Amino acid sequence: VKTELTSKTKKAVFDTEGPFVIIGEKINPTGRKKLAAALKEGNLDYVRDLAEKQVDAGADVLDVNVGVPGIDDVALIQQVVKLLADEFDVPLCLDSPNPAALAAALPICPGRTLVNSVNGEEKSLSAVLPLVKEYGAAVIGLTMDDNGIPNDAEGRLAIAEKIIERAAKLGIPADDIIIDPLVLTVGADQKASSVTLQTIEMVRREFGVNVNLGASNVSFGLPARDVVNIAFLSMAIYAGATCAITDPMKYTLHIRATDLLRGRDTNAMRYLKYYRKHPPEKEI
Ligand code: THG
Repeated sequence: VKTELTSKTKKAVFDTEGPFVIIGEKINPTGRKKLAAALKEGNLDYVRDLAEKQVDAGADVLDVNVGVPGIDDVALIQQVVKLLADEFDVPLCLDSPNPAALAAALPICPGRTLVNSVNGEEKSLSAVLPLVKEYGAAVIGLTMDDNGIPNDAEGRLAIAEKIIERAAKLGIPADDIIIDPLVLTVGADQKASSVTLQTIEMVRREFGVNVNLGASNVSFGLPARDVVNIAFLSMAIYAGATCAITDPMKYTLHIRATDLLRGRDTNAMRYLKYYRKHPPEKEI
């Protein structure tokens, strides 16, 4: 299965048989005071800086989240999208729970964009899927609904199926839906990561579609988060995840290694090229 995004000049292909796709997570003010303050002031220099660093570090797509409490997210997401579309050549992932912000940003994205996200709640399905259809976008489907995030894989699979079926009714093919089985911190519940890994396997087996993760959530509240994140990413990729919203400065070399180890990097070309450009200061 292939899901394609485009910018003005470039493609990003999410291919269930291909290399892992990296969606840069850094343009997101949650827990980042410096970015939140810059966005509040309307100063986009820091956004430009984060975009540049992530693309240089291997981001295939940039996630765009401008959710600062008390801010006009509709106007701001437009400004940020315009800047990124003008100055960078990677496709975008619009990260907002607000359908009005998605509707404002979609028409100014120059190519085929990833909408992040729809979920199984009726009000999300009915507001977001028509936008995805109208703009010919692709969409991330979160496996949660009015009752929250199911604590078992069967419950999450059922929500994925509901999203895929509702999209099909509007003429959105399953191949344009990337299912996100959601990761909660393993610091709070030791079963959190295994339920997610099981959901990944089941979604891939039942629907064959691309699977995304917001992978850094798994380690929240734990020490040595990078170690936990890398261990989790390895297992999630083996279970069938095909892309992640993550930090390319920290994890791209590791992700290149997983592609190599799964036989998706001929002659280790991508791994070696990345290593030469960004040799790590310390190996682990
Ligand atoms: N699924 C989908 N979209 C998502 C998520 C998901 N979007 C938001 C989030 N989860 C993914 N993005 C981030 C962005 C930043 C961080 C984690 C996830 C992060 N921030 C640091 C922290 O919380 O400690 C703070 C800043 C830093 O140290 O860099 O880790 O699951 N579809």
